[in-house]
Amino acid sequence: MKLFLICTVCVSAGLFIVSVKAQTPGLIEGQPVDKRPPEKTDNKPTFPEQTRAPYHATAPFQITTLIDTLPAPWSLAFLPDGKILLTERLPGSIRILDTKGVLSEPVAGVSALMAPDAKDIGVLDVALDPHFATNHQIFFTFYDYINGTNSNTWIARGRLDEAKCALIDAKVIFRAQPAMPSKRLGGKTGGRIAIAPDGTLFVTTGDRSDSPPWDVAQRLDNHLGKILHITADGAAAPDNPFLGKPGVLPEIWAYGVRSPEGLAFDPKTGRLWENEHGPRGGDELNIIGKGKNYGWPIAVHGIDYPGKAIGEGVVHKDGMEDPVYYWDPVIAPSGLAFYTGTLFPQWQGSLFVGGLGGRMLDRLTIVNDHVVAEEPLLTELHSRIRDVRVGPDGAVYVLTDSGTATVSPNTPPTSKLLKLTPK
Ligand SMILES: [Ca+2]
Repeated sequence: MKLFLICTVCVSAGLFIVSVKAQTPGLIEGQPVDKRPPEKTDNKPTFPEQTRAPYHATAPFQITTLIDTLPAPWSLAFLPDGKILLTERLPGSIRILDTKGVLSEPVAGVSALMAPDAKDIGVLDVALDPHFATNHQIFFTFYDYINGTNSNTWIARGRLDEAKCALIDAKVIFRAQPAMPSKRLGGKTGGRIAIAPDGTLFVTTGDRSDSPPWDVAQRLDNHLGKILHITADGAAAPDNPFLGKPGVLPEIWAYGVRSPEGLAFDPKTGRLWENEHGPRGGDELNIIGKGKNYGWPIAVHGIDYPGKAIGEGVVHKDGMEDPVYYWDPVIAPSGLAFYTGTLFPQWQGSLFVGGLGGRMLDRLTIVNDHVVAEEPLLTELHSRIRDVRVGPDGAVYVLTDSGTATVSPNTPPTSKLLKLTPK
């Protein structure tokens, strides 16, 4: 077990640069990353590449810390001028990080979207309109309280005025229904956005359910546990699968998901990929198809967190989609990004998955829609990874999330934005 780690300090910019050899200590080339027994003792893959892909080490890289004082960041987006939009789940805001590493005040106009009786707003994902260069429009997801206690995931848009650090004409374009009471306002919210080439939005929603029966994800009369597909105005997209069906909400594109926090198009195939927090032993990676059912809580890898079987305890059911890949034990996946740059030729075809509970950035090698290799990165940081994105410069950007518990006057926020470049 060797850890190759060199620390240097870049004095001029006040940034820490850590050089890391890409080989992760304790892992053996060609062997599965996780050798612990499955949580569900009879948990078996339905095809050979569905779990425990062989470890494969690739490119050495270095890490630059761009900022290390974020409270609870959730997502980021790259502006054409090199600045970066950062969202904060707590306290809910959008800020702009400039190229010198200076973080702006919260963008004005975001908190104005809060319901009158809400005390907090939690901002989740942010995405630029494909025509941002001319219309300056951004989309973002958030939650707040409706009627004091109920919440769900809402989608808003507005025009970003960078000079004024303000959002102009901000408005909510879609409210997922129903708003649910929850002990944990920020739990199982979904909220990840992927914008299709035609400008329509795909958005994830979690099932918001703390305990069984979890039946909402299989019912089509609500937006919980779904992949939604809407226009830039918040209407159901015109090619949605259930339009005009009585009792079915027209914004639904796919259903039967649990707590999806990653969504990204594969630029090579155009297919939409999703990851989700599953039950104990059942985190999933899925390819999302029109009108498809992803099984929660009927066909499930893993068991309930207290240890019981879920439903009939089956991992496959006809008419439901099997995950492309599952993690058992779980990594608590968040953020999803295909590598599209040229800085790392070895990472072409890779899919990056943030691991919150797994405290690593998982790099998966994808061939013909299957996971053929796995490489956990950044394990030496022991940080929860909330989001991962590939920048226009080909670098990989990673948001750590030290969690809400650290946000207090006595405990300064320590979440980071990291930039990975070749060594
Ligand atoms: Ca599933």
